[in-house]
Amino acid sequence: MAAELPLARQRLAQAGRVAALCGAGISAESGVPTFRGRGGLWENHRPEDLATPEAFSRDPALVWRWYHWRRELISHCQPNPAHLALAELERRLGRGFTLITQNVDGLHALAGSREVLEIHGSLWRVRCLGCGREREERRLDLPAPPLCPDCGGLLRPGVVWFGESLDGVLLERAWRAAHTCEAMLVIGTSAVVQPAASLALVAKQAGAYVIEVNLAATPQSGQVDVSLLGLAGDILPQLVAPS
Ligand code: BJW
Ligand code: ZN
Repeated sequence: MAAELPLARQRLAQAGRVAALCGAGISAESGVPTFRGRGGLWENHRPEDLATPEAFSRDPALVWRWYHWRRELISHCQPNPAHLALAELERRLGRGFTLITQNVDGLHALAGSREVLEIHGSLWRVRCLGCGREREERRLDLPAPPLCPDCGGLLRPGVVWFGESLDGVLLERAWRAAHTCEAMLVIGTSAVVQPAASLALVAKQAGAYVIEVNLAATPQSGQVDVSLLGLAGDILPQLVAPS
């Protein structure tokens, strides 16, 4: 156990309002690839070729094939102890807990988390470029690209690409949670994508005790209160365990 872990656990236990900000690293132990680093999605693909509105306009079939591959892969993945620990925190703190995730994989809900702010959207939603309707879509046998059953328009994945704005209502709720929490957990994110990354600093500047959990140091490690290095699936259950 990291030497700092008992103090971090105590500070978390004392906090009545807690926010968690998650990134791809929390799902890595479930078998979901992260974006950056060794084995990450960007190792073989350039983000601008797949995760921008321009890429989708250029070649929707190519972009959809990549999303179909990820949906299929993730459909076999299960939540890990880190997701379960966050669901337990929500049960304990109720509305005093806010889960903000950059992840699009849906594993928090599978772990039992009820209120999840999916600020980068979801792989399991689609939006029509014709009529604008957005809905859940879990079928894995969709064509590339799929078309809207209502208007025949082109469907796109319900995620937020580079250069696109995040949903204003979700972002406002995330910002408010960051600004008002007494402790924030920042788990498995490289902390380089804005505006998500700045939420940890909003919390810190507003006086929260900020606990980072990551395999490696990030650009924010020097600014948080404690940086716990290791697997989220090992550390989260220890942090959340009742003392
Ligand atoms: C473990 C572990 C284990 C591994 N245990 N840990 C200000 C300055 C500069 C640029 C900008 C700015 N404001 C906006 C921008 C532009 C851009 C941006 O941030 N660019 C930077 C990269 C330079 N942001 C945007 O475009 C955003 N829109 C926006 O701001 O609109 C207004 C605006 C537009 C244009 C200009 C200015 C303003 C939208 C961002 C959307 C991000 N979308 C993606 C794809 C989602 C869809 C999909 O999945 O296909 O979201 S990109 C990708 O990165 C994905 C992730 O959610 C996001 C963050 O990645 P994350 O989660 O941190 O994963 P990794 O892989 O980076 O890191 C994993 C971490 O886990 C690592 O640290 C590991 O060590 C760790 N780890 N295993 C613990 N077991
Ligand atoms: Zn439509």
